[in-house]
Amino acid sequence: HRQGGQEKNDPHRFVEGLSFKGKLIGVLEVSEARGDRMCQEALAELKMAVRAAGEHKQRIVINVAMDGIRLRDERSSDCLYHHPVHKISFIAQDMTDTRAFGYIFGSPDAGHKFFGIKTEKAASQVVIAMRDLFQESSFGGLFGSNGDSG
Ligand code: I3P
Repeated sequence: HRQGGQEKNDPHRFVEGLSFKGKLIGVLEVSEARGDRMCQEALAELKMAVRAAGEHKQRIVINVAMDGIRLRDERSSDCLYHHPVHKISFIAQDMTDTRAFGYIFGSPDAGHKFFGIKTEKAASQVVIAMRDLFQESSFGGLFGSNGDSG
């Protein structure tokens, strides 16, 4: 299957980075650096909190670039978060929602936080972009079971 938009073999595409529209579902402290089940639970919890609050999620642009992931406010372009690649320890696609995913950022000292994101298009586009970026930055091994243990 094809995942739209990106030129897979352009080695320069992460210099300026790839941008995706989305919304910030929320941020949650988590106990571990990795774990798919923990991420699924975090997403569910954050979505419930949004529903309970009855507020609109903040519209953001997700920029996936060599020096890390930036979450910017869509309207003001203010950078809300900048997450260097080497401190991102896990990425999970929402198993119940093709337009949601999340990742874990942090360190053993500072602790770990889960960032839940809703995407305008398929979340897999962002997840694949992040995976490609990490592989090219030699931070592979982020994806538990992709059938390739190389
Ligand atoms: C909206 C609907 C949208 C959702 C939006 C909700 O509710 O669920 O799908 O956008 O979230 O308000 P309603 O149908 O009652 O208008 P996403 O799919 O992007 O989450 P938002 O208000 O947080 O933007």
